[in-house]
This record gives sequence, C-alpha cells and structure tokens, in this order.
Amino acid sequence: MPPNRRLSWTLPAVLIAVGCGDAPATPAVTRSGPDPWAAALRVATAVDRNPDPRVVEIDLEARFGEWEYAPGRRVRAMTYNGSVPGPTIEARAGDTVVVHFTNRLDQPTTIHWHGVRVPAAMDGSPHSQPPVAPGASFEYRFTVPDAGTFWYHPHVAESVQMERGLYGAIVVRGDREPRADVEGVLVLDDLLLGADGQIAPTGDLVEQHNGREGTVPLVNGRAGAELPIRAGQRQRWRLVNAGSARFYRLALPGHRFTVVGTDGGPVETPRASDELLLVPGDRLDVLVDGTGAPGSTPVLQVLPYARGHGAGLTEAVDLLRLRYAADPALPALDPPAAGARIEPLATDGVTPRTVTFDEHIDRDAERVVFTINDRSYPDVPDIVTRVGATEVWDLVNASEMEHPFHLHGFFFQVVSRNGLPEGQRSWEDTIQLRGEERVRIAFRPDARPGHWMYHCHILEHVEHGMMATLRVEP
Ligand SMILES: [Cu+2]
Repeated sequence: MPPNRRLSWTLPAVLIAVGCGDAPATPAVTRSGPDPWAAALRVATAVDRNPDPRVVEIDLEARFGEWEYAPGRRVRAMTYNGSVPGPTIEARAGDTVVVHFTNRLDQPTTIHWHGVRVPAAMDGSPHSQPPVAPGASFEYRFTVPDAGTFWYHPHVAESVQMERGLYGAIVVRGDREPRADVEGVLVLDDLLLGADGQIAPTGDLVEQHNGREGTVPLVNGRAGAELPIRAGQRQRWRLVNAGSARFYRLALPGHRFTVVGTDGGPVETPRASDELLLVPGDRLDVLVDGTGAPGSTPVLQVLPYARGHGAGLTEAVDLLRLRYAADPALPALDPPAAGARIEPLATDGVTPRTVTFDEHIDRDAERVVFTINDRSYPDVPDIVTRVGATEVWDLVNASEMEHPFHLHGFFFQVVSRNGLPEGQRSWEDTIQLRGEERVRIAFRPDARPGHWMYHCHILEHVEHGMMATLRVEP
C-alpha cells in the first residue's frame, strides 16, 4: 500500500506533520505519543489495492452485520465492509478514487459522496444512476479535487439505511495542512433503540415531522468512548454529523476550538470559538489544544438546542470524555497559520432565485408534507442554469422548524442571513437554515453539467418531499 496514505490511525503522530505548511517550531518527535484514536475510537482505513500512489482503489460492500456500539451491546445493522462507520477513505487532493461497490443488502442502495466534486454520473443520487440492486455491483470512479473532510452514505431510503449504519468518512489532504500532534475523524450520530434493544423501526407522525433523534449518543459508532489527550497537545478533529436530525451544538469546558476548515476545505482565517454547531450533514475541521490539567477528564457536551416545534435537545448530554495523561504538559504550539484565500463571488447584476422551504400536515392522509416552492419531490420544477453562470439563491424558510440545506456537486458561499452580511467567507455544501430565516447563497457551477439534488438534510424531510433538482446545462 502506498506509504503516503496511511497517516492517521496506525502511525505515530510524528508522521502526521510531514508535508505540512506550518513548519514545526520544535522537533515533532518530542511531541509524539500513543495514537489517541488507536483504541475505542478507531476507524479502519479503506484498503488501497492500487500500487499507483495517485490512485486509491478500494472494495466496498454494503451488507448486514452486527454493530457493537458499546462493549457487549450489539444491534443488527447495515454496514460498509462490516463496520460502523464504514472504512475511512483517505486520499490526497487530485487523486483518483475507484470504488468497487457491491450491494449485499436485500434492498437497492447507492453511494453519495457528500461534498466531493464528482461528475454528475458518480453522485449516487436518484438522477445519477438507477439504484444498485441487491447482489449487483457498481464502479464509482472520480477524482477528489479538494482537500477537506467529506463523507459517504446512501441516497436511497436514507432514514433507514443511514440510521442503521451506512456512512463513512472521507479525508482528503492537501499540500498545506495545519500542524497538529495527532488527528482523526469524529463521526457523530445517535441511536434510537426499541424495547428489544434493537434499532427502533420507523416511528410515528411526530418522528416523521421532527426527524429521528436517538437517545444513545455515538462517536465513531460507539457510545461511552474516551479520547486520550495530553496537556499541551494539539489534536485535530475532523467532525462529521451523520445523524438523521440531531443538531450538534458542542462545547468542551475549559477548552476552545479553533476552526480551520468547513465543508469545502480550509477557512481563510482560523477562528477560535467556545462552541461549535454542526447541522445534519455538516463538517467542521477544528484544532483542540490540550489546555486541561494532567489527569483531568473533561467531557465534550452536546448543549441544548431548540430547532422548532419542540424538537431538539432540552438538556445537555455527554458525548465524549477526554482523559488527560498524567504526563507533564507539552509546550503549547503557535496559533495556526492562515488557510486558503477565498475570493468572494461577484454577484452584481444577478437576479436571485427564491427557494422556499415549508411544511404542513395532510390530516386526511395522516402524513406530513415537506415542500420546496409549494411542491414536493419529485414534482418540484427543476432550476435550470448553465456551466459558469453565477447563481444567487434566496433560501427562505417559511416554517418554524429549521431545515439544514444541502446542495450536491458545488460549494457555495453564504452571502447574508436576513439581509445581514455573513461575517466569514467559507465554502459550504450544508448549512443551517433557521426557522423563518432568509439566507442568500452564491455559487458558480464548474464544468460538471448534469442533474444535481438540493434538499433538507433531515432524512425524514428528504423522504417526505423536501428535495429538488438543479439542472446544469453544458
Ligand atoms: Cu427539513
């Protein structure tokens, strides 16, 4: 296997700094230690069977399996290659990724490469390909042009297949990465268990309306895991929200997060924050400096968050305990260097399109209906544009409930929220859309024509119609 791909889980931390843009101030070897992700939080790396260092070629199989989410606690699950999360796909920006996918489930599925700028035919959406039938195979082949943290999951029966374990992380490294002593993915999710201890079947109207929120918080598919850390150490966390409907408002008492990346890769200026918010589908790339005392055990918490109609957490929940080694503190590292320049998209003269998200209950049919511009998928008229045209969309949430917005294929910039300019420029594919909020976004489709979905990333809302198509013509 190519040596440049195996940086995150199995090698000592000293190797992670190799090739980074930030020159180490002190020899990295003095800072290395055991890999904190080696035990409870470990996620396997997808095995690359192609000797070409610029090609990552892997086998991926969706199959039923047992998911041990806590020691001795197992549920029947859907897995990629037998594990939850599925193996992390690691590559360098510009690499070609080839995935030999086989569906061993009893139902059709696809894989969507969330955030990766793939050709439309590889996007795994309902317009990209017929679903892969049980027993059938499909070869996904694309390049990964951007450094960042992405993820993969089905785009068929999402609220069943993703809830049962079908998701995995994608880590793409660039030439300039912020320096950290150790790094790893933290994929967030939760489980809702039935009386039999198994994953609860699809719920009632309230669950269909609010989206499923589980009672067992998970990090990397495990409940109650601990993350070792050392005082003074800098950890890089690649956070992915793979939950159906949970909004993760995170805080770690006594610590600050430094955000170095969002959905589309590095931010311009790393920014310190006491809290993070990840809506479903979202990613954040953060540095956590070990400002705690040797021997202490601070807890990463999910803070209360009301997202409309009584949905969301009302009390803080413990997500992950950190365990500080007794070792004396390492010397603190300098603040991270600036990231990538993000040019603002010129939008002068572009007429914004209004895209309105709403919902109602059809009492006669006893079902909830989620709409885009008053229609439900697949009856929402396509938005049609051309490669290279600047698009400005006013996302209007006419409902009280929040609807995290996801656009396939292209990163966008948030221009303003309720008319107020957005403070920090960034590239996003999934953003918060608060109740009764109006968010203006801008993007410019590059030369990948085709049909691209946009939708709410609360899985139950997608399935009840809050999805539509952007058609990009050559
Ligand atoms: Cu929604």
